[in-house]
Order: sequence, then structure tokens, then C-alpha cells
Amino acid sequence: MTTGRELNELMRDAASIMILCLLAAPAKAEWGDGVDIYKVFLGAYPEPSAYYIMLDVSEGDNFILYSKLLIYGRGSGGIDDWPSVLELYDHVPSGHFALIANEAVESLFDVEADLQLELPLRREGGKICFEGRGVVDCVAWGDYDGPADGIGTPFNTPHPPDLSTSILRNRPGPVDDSNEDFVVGDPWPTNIWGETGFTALINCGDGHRDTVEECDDAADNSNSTPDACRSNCVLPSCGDRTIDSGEQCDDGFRNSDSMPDTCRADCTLPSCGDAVVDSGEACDDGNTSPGDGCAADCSLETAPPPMSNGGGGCQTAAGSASAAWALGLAIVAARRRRKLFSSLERARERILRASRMSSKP
Ligand SMILES: [Ca+2]
Ligand SMILES: [Ca+2]
Ligand SMILES: [Ca+2]
Ligand SMILES: [Ca+2]
Repeated sequence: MTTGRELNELMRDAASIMILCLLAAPAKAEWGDGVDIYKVFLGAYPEPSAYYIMLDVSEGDNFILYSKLLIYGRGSGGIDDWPSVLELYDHVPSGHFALIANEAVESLFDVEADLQLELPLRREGGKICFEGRGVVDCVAWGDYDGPADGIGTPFNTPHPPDLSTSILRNRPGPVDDSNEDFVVGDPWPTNIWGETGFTALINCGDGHRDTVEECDDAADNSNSTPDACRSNCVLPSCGDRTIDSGEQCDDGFRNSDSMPDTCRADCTLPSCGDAVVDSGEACDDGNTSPGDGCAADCSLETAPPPMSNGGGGCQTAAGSASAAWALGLAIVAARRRRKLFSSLERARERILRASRMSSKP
């Protein structure tokens, strides 16, 4: 016999199970753990030190408070035998991911991490275990050769996972064998808000020119080799701090058309005639024409060039230059006169003041 109270409890339990089923992905219930390492990312082509771990909270509640991640290296001896410990302190509602990522991931994928990953992960091989409320879930990969309990055969062993791919939970699981429990996955990280990061540059460096890339020469991509495809898969250019063909200099953002003695914005060396007074130049009027007060070699001109005319009474270029020089001289003379006048005025005032004082009784 089922009493009314028992019936109520049964119905409540059934409702709870239904809610859980709605919140959780269907396959997750088979794992039973509640929390799984869902995805591990060990670097991208354009950013080999972009690392993240995604945890999947399939059931239970606000779990990761007081939980931790143990991050191992190769495991076969030395310091790698001792895991780095990352304390987890946040709440993650059921049915969400937690993104534990470093800054390189945040900037590469333009996504916010839920928790900062300050420790590097070892791409060649390693092991990560989640430990919380008695639950342990581990993944190992590559050349990891430490204790096999809980991980069986490391994923992709003995080779490291390819850059720009992830180690992704193979549903349904687990059988506690990393090579069975995980498959090659996509690189995209998702945080607790359900925001998935993306970058068009994810395959820069694979040697294949993807649609968003200007070039891709795989290992030959370089930020320091002249004329090489750059590490972010853009073509070499003036302003990228490497002197390429057709460039005399390249100081990147320091290239300037106003600072003396700097590489110019078009990657030419500073010179006489570039309108900036550089070392060894007394003037630079932006041309290399003589006869305008600043000579072709950027020295000051002190005498007018010879006057001449074209024979028909028209002014020649030399005549124009001569006129320009004469105008310059006239301006200088006027300034000098003004200066002389004001100093004469001041002297006169001083004399007047002195005579007034001396005339006092
Ligand atoms: Ca590419
Ligand atoms: Ca350049
Ligand atoms: Ca100059
Ligand atoms: Ca000149």
C-alpha cells in the first residue's frame, strides 16, 4: 500500500528527476560523477602558450567550491611527479561549463575566463585530475608515463595533441581510459555564461592559407626574417619592425615624420629634404631646392644666388628663388630693426628714469 504522503514524495522525486534531466545533457547521467573534465586545450598555432581546461557540471549544484585541479607534467620522475594545485572557489550552476584559462586564451579567443589559469600546461604530455567531494576525474595525454590508475592509456600517446585542437570528452563515458574517454575536438572555449570564444586566426601556422590569412608558410612564418609571412599570417609591411625589401629602415610604431633622426613613416631613412631638421642639418624646408634660404644640402644660405632673367623679361627659376631669398632677408632685417628699436627704447627709458631720480632734491 502506498500512503498519500509516500505518493507525494514519489511525485516530488519524479519532478526533481525531470528537472535534473532537463538541466543535464541526456548522456551525462550515465557518468554519475557530476563533474567532468570536458575539454583541455594545449596551445594554438598563433599562440602556443594558450591553455585552458573546461569543466562540465552536469548535475548536483554549485559544486566547485573547495574543489581543486591537480596538474601534472610527464610524471616519470623529477619535479613533474608533484602536481601543481589549482584551488577552485566558484559556484557553477548545474548544466554549465567552467572555463579555467590563461590570458593568452582570453585575448586569442576574445572570451572571459571564469578562473585564471596561472600555471602552464605541458603539451608533450601530462595529466590533469579534478578532485572534489570524493569525485576524481582525470585525463592524461602524450608522453605521460606516470601511474596509470584512472587514466589507462594516455590520449594520443606517445604524441602530443596537435596545436589548435582540443582533447574533448568522448560521450558517453568514462571507462577511465583517456584514449577511450577523449577524442580530438574543436578549439573553442565556452565559459559559465555560455559565451564561446572564437578566432579566425586559429589555423595560422598550419601552412595552408585560410580565407582570413594573407599568407601562411607554417614554420617559416616569422616576425624577424625579412620578407617572411608574419607569425599572425599577415604579409610583411612597413611598420612591422623588420626591414623588408624596399625598406631602408623599420622601427615599427616609432617610425615618424616629425621626430629628428628617426625612420620615416614610409620606412625611408631621415634625409635632407624631408622637412625635419635632423643631425647635421642646419635647416630643412622640405625641399632640396637652393635659393630659398635653405640650401640643397640643408645648410643655411647666406648670399643670394645670381639674379638673371629669361631674356624676355620673365622671371627665371633663379630669379624667383632670388626674390624668395630677398624676401627672407627683408623679414630678417625687419625683425632685427624691431629688436634694435625696442632695445633703444628700453635704454632711453632707463636714462629718463635715472635723470628723473637724479633731479629729485
Ligand atoms: Ca592557415
Ligand atoms: Ca617591414
Ligand atoms: Ca631632414
Ligand atoms: Ca630649400
